[in-house]
Amino acid sequence: MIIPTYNEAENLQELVSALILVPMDVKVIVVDDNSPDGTGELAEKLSAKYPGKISVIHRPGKLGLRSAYLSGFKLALSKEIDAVVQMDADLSHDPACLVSMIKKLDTCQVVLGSRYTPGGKLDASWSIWRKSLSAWGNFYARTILDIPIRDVTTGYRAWRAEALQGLPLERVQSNGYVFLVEMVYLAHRMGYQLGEVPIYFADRRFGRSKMSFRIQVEAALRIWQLLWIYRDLILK
Ligand SMILES: Nc1nc2c(ncn2[C@@H]2O[C@H](COP(=O)(O)OP(=O)(O)O)[C@@H](O)[C@H]2O)c(=O)[nH]1
Ligand SMILES: [Mg+2]
Repeated sequence: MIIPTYNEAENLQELVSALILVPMDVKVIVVDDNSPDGTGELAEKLSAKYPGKISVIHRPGKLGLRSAYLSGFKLALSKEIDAVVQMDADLSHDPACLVSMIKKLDTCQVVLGSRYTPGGKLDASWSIWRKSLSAWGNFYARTILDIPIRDVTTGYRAWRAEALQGLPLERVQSNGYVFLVEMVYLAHRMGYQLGEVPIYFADRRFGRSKMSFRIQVEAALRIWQLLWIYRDLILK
């Protein structure tokens, strides 16, 4: 499990306790960007509490999702593992869904934890405005890029280790949230089989989202750039 963190001290302990209880051999890599709220130190404490289960990558400052995930992937792929899972730290993603996601990896190379596939759901407390924005952003990205799955922006996803290893990750350029879309698009263009399992996406329990309006506008424009960047990858 690769979990990027920026100011998630209120969430991390509960998340790790839940992950430890999942009936699978789960190992966690926390990638912390020197969070001012002490998430990095807390992660070290949890690492001491659960020996061999939790590694922590400390970075000097808020460097963004792309490099956070890439450093996490590198460490994970240097070990003997079957799958790599990406997950947010804010308790939006239910650790219990891991079992069905990993099961689905039997038939696909990438599994997306999906809010928009039948059975998937967004937090009931979200306003119509927030729900529409999320649904519209997804529709926009998957339609322009012609990706045959419903939730291309989800941060909860599982990869077969060899599939992730086979991606030309050095080509991935986006640093913000588009990074997540870019990875799915790249996998699709590489001819990977993509699958989805429904998830319930809970609102973050504590702390604040790092998503801003500026990031969303940037994301909308960057989607078009992806079409161009990967034009050489011919779909099989
Ligand atoms: N290491 C690191 N983690 C980040 C950064 N930006 C966001 N995150 C983490 O990425 C995950 C998703 O971010 P969040 O703010 O919940 O996004 P939202 O769910 O789209 O509102 C959370 O675990 C954040 O702590 C960053 O720049 N560096
Ligand atoms: Mg969140």
